[in-house]
Amino acid sequence: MTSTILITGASSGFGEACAHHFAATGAKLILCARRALRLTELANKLSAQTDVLCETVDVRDRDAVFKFVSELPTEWQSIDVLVNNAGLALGLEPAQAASLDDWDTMIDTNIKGLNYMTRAVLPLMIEKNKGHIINIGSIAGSYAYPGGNAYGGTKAYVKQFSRNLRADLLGKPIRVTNIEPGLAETEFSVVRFHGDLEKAKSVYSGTHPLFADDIARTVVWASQQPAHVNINSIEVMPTCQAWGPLGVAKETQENK
Ligand code: NDP
Ligand code: 8X3
Repeated sequence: MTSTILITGASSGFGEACAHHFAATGAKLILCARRALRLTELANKLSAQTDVLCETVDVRDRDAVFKFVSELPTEWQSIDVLVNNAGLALGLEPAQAASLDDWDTMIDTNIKGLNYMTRAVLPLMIEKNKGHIINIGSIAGSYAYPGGNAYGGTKAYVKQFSRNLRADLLGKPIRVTNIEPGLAETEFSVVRFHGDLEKAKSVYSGTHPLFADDIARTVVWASQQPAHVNINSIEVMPTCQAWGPLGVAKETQENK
């Protein structure tokens, strides 16, 4: 039977790549994001390959998320995989200088939006006795870096929420996976730096980062494991990235 995949944040980056990779498996796609034009263009491209339903949804809008899921046509309600991918980082300032509005937006999107979508879709999965929730966390949820502050906090939430979700689902054939990418070139840094293309480009210059396709392949792989196998988490970094030593502040004449 044809699988049905719901992808949030499908208008660019990992979400868009997941749409292409799942379409290649023959799955039906439900795509959502805020930018309607991007979604329509993607749906037009993919419609030669598979059935696509797309909807403009802001995951921060709780009522809109529940309306979207509850109004899915019957033939689209049997969701096999939910990819909770919509998310963003805003800013890289130290906590004392960071924008509280940026922090709120990250919390509203990466935590609350993911909660709303999960809570809206999960009853459908339970009713059908099948499903797989694949959350897109980040290495920032495990490893601290300067300026990661609230963004890393939201992804630490995704990590622990994913585990707790699986604990709630013990005994049910519904799987939960947290995929935690490292440095990946998408529109992520353009968004993080509020549209500053040069600054965004400099993040990746001289590196060979992950690309959206690398993560999409990982997502599809996790979804294709035998039904009794739950991939709890996958951490993926490019080979140009690795851990460094912990920072140590040394006393100088100036900071004594
Ligand atoms: P992109 O900026 O390319 O994609 C982000 C997607 O999220 C877009 O489709 C955007 O669509 C959507 N989105 C953002 N806010 C909302 C919202 N309120 N409602 C609905 N959709 C929304 O970045 P990535 O593909 O890189 O990011 C995808 C996920 O991967 C994020 O959760 C990010 O935190 C995570 N990640 C990214 C890494 C990276 O280095 N690139 C590494 C680790 C994790 P639209 O604007 O149209 O709404
Ligand atoms: C994105 C990876 O290291 O820029 O989640 O936070 S990082």
